[in-house]
Amino acid sequence: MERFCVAGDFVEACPYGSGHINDTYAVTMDQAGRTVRYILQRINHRVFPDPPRLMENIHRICRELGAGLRRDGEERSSRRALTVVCTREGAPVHQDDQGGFWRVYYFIEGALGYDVVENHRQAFEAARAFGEFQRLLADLPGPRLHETIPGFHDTPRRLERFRQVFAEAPRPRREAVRVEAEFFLSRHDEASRLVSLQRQGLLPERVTHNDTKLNNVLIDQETHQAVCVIDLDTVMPGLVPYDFGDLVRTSTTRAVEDERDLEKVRFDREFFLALARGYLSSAGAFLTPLEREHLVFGGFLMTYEVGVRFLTDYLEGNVYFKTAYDEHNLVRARTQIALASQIEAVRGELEEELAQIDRA
Ligand code: ADP
Ligand code: GN1
Ligand code: MG
Repeated sequence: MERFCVAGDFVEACPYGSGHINDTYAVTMDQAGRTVRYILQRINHRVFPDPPRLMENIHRICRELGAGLRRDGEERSSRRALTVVCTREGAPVHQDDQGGFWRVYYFIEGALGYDVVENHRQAFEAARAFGEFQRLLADLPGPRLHETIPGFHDTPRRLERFRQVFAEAPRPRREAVRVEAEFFLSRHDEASRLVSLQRQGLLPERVTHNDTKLNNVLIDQETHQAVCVIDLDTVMPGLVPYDFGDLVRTSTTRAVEDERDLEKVRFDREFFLALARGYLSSAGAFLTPLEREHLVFGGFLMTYEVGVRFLTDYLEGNVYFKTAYDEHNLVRARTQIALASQIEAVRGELEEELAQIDRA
């Protein structure tokens, strides 16, 4: 912490949160008898090839969000947008002697990220916050943001990669995932739908978050309102249905992402409707008709895509997502298939219900 512009005496650093990618610590400092916390993160350099450029994005985004919130008549407060704490040299990231990249944010107190949705209010709030996030960044001045992970939501490319890894996997592993592989491979037409609409110029590129899982928005423990969107590593040019889609993936079932009992992975329509209301309340004003039409499909496709990625990682030996046991990614892939199939089965009805909310 001595590398960063942080005052006081170091008290402790504890591993924090349940993200799958970065190493996150809550650091407590004693500042003249007052304890103040910070979030210290080692950026996963394997996942994000260029941390300095990534931090350039984040710095711009945090500044814009801070200013955007002020524009809306609210006081600048470090709780509504992440605040990067720079190094003593004024850089947003520190590189250590082993090549690790570190950054520090103010800790947002009194708010939590939830791994599993508990009630409609949380679903509504999370979706409202991500819609608001997109709205505030719609006119981000300056050049196009860096693509921190190129092709992040290029679903057909993800599927192609899976196809290769599956073909090259040792026979017993391949046999063990045959049913799951069949689910993904048989839906290759769906996999390309959003990116081909984008290539045809029909779906607009926007500044999107790209990792809108429920635990990437902090919810105030007293007011139960969403306070702050976090995990900005993947904020870059993208498509809106993927952002709404990851909310659907993570906030329409009470089952954990790695639930082994697939009976428990039940799609909850009421949670879905709360998401639709929350999202349209903040993003409704700028979405195009085609974007609206593809929100439900985004829910299916994002669940499908993350499932493909989990299964690929399982076959590759768990090199990307943090895992606690060998089959962890396989278990996760199965929950995604269970949820994606349920969304697929009622997609038409959900589209009708979402359109009704939109018209109201
Ligand atoms: P990952 O990319 O590994 O998911 P995140 O940036 O999402 O990393 O951080 C991991 C967890 O740390 C979050 O889910 C959240 O619980 C917590 N967290 C991150 N930033 C803050 C912050 N500024 N204040 C409070 N908690 C935070
Ligand atoms: C990762 O970083 P985290 O845990 O919020 C992943 C997402 C996946 C998600 C699945 C950079 O999100 O893309 O959807 O796990 N982030 C990255 O839970 O790959
Ligand atoms: Mg996260």
